[in-house]
Amino acid sequence: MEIGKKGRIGEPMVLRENDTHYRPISWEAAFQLIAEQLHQLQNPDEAIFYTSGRTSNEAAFLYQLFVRAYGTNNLPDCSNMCHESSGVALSQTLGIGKGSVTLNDFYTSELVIVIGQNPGTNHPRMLSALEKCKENGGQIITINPLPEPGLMRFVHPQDPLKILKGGTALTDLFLQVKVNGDVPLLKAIMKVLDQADQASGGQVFDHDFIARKTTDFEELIAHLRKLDYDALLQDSGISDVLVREAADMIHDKKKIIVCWAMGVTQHENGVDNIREIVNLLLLKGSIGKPGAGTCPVRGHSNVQGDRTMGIWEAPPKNFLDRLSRTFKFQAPEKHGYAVADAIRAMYEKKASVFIAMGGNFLSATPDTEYTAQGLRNCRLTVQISTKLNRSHLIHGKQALILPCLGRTDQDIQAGGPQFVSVENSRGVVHASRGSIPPCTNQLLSEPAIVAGMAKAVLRNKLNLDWDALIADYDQIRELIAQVIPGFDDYNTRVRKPEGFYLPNGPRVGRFTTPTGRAHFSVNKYHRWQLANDQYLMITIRSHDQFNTTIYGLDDRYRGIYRERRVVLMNPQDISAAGLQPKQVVNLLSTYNGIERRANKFIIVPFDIPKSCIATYFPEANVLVPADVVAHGSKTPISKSVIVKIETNNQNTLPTN
Ligand SMILES: Nc1nc2c(c(=O)[nH]1)N[C@H]1C(S)=C(S)[C@@H](COP(=O)(O)OP(=O)(O)OC[C@H]3O[C@@H](n4cnc5c(=O)[nH]c(N)nc54)[C@H](O)[C@@H]3O)O[C@H]1N2
Ligand SMILES: Nc1nc2c(c(=O)[nH]1)N[C@H]1C(S)=C(S)[C@@H](COP(=O)(O)OP(=O)(O)OC[C@H]3O[C@@H](n4cnc5c(=O)[nH]c(N)nc54)[C@H](O)[C@@H]3O)O[C@H]1N2
Ligand SMILES: [Mo]
Repeated sequence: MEIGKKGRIGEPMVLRENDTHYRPISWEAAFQLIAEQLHQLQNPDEAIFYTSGRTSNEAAFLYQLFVRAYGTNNLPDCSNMCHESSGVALSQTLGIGKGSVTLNDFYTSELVIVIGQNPGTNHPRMLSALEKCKENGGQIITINPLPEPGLMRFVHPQDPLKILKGGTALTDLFLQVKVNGDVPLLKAIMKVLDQADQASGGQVFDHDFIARKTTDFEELIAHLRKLDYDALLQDSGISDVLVREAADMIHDKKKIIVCWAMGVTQHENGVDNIREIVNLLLLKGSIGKPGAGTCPVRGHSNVQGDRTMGIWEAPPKNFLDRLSRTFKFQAPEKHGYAVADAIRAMYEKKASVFIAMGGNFLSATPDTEYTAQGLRNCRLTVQISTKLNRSHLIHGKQALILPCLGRTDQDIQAGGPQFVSVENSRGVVHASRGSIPPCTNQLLSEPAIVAGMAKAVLRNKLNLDWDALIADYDQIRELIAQVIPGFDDYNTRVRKPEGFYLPNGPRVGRFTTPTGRAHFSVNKYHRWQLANDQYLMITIRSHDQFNTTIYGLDDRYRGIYRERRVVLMNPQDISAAGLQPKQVVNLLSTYNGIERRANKFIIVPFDIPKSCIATYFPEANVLVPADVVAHGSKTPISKSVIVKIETNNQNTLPTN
């Protein structure tokens, strides 16, 4: 928090081998150092190029082009830790790894299910859409282990009348699911709906849609009918009465939206969670028509655009083919490292140059101590950043900090003022223009930094006039339009104030899977067998943070002040374990025989299901194993870490 508050970084800095401090370096010398180190590697796969999700389309496109021309697909990104499970599940079942709804759909939806998401803190603008949905007669079901106050009740900040009334009750039905109890819960709801469908002669499911547009319906139904309903209730932690109430609310609705975020993606079964959400929507014919669909609510402002631009360690072959054809080189086909693989590769010294386009790799990734060792093993670590963070302090033998313009900064190049573009959660591409004069005249834009690295490293390899591309970003957009479908006429359409929509098959009921149909799926679920002294821990965001940037120590919606090293715990669990509120405890996780500890957390009694506890990200990341990840998406299991609580006599009680 302290270094984050030091303000912006004003000039490029280098930390030489065995030196004690970072010192200024010229841009030219910095790019030469990067080129020297990259040229020394035996194989381009020994370098890793991370991206956080704020990078513009223009910078991201040039960056992946540079990295692939250098010779690797080692392009892990924050998506690997975020919505990868959504992308994988949606691609498999619907044919595109993106959500299908537009903002308008919220206004006409009959039912919105918000699962594993805390929009009050993390997506406040979405609350206005939910409020409008309710004003138009829609209902809201919330599925979450925590009764997040911002979602239960919404006070519009600009509406004094509503503030006086105490806001709008948003949630109509709250299902306080156990941590990772979503698969059994969704299965229980679908089981009840299936019974109602049979009893009503097929009035509940959209059988016409199912017959015309989907496959594997029979398999799903056969699977649901075999499941033991009571076991599903027990594993979800939701009573029969509430499951039936949820099913009743879904029963006669035709326009349903499901929104979700990290509460469902960051589990070993993260991909299953989302396929189960798709099952429910497909049964109701609720994808591909107004007021209905899938809505994975994204994190960083351009995390989706970065993927569209090719920031992906596992790029599809047709993308690589188009890239190779357009730029007349052979793009590497071997898939690269995702975040979890990248950490291991550095730890095992299989990679020794690490370059980060934004983000805070050290603090955002799981297994902080292990990741730290990996970064320290590198010969060179490079951070392209706006502000200082811990990744600048835990570094390779040599390290660079390259300061870049942020999205709010004016970007003036040889060809005049430039703007960049980004893609939002709903697939709209629009322009983004900074207006604030940069804090020093030494900052470069992200595209200019990529061009600087590319010129030094690739020399003439791609035969591109990098300076001309940086002088006028329209020229970068011309290249994007040549490679990426949906970007025709990019420079004209991006100048419209509302931007433009990218093509999205499922939105219009066209499923772009190999069969041309949407796929139901049969998903196993994990029956948690926790010992008496084990808890399932979620790591969540407070109100005063943006990921690893901590603005303050308060989490006001949850009523927690001046402290972040807290563990939220069920009051009955506290007394059953012989603990006290406010007691200071240590947390221990053990995976594959390795013990990980996080010391000195204060117990806070909280309305959370038994056997579940909550801590804040990134303080608890030391406990998250790097080598246990979601099947199919490799996402770290940041929302289901098994931990034990240890007491330690040396820990003293805080005074307030
Ligand atoms: N102010 C602010 N805004 C942000 C961010 C920020 O840090 N600060 N981060 C941005 C980013 S990158 C992202 S990805 C998003 C994250 O947005 P969210 O996903 O809302 O963020 P988390 O705090 O991780 O919250 C996860 C929610 O899921 C619930 N949950 C946890 N486990 C489970 C479970 O097993 N089942 C269910 N049903 N629910 C569960 C938690 O109680 C919590 O309400 O926000 C983005 N916006
Ligand atoms: N335990 C646990 N771990 C998690 C999560 C969790 O819920 N629990 N959530 C995961 C998720 S969803 C995500 S998305 C990741 C986030 O992982 P990251 O994206 O790596 O982390 P951030 O904290 O968002 O990165 C902040 C840093 O980015 C830099 N920055 C900010 N703006 C810009 C810019 O415009 N350009 C450049 N170049 N740099 C910029 C600043 O230097 C700032 O310090 O963390 C993941 N880690
Ligand atoms: Mo995220």
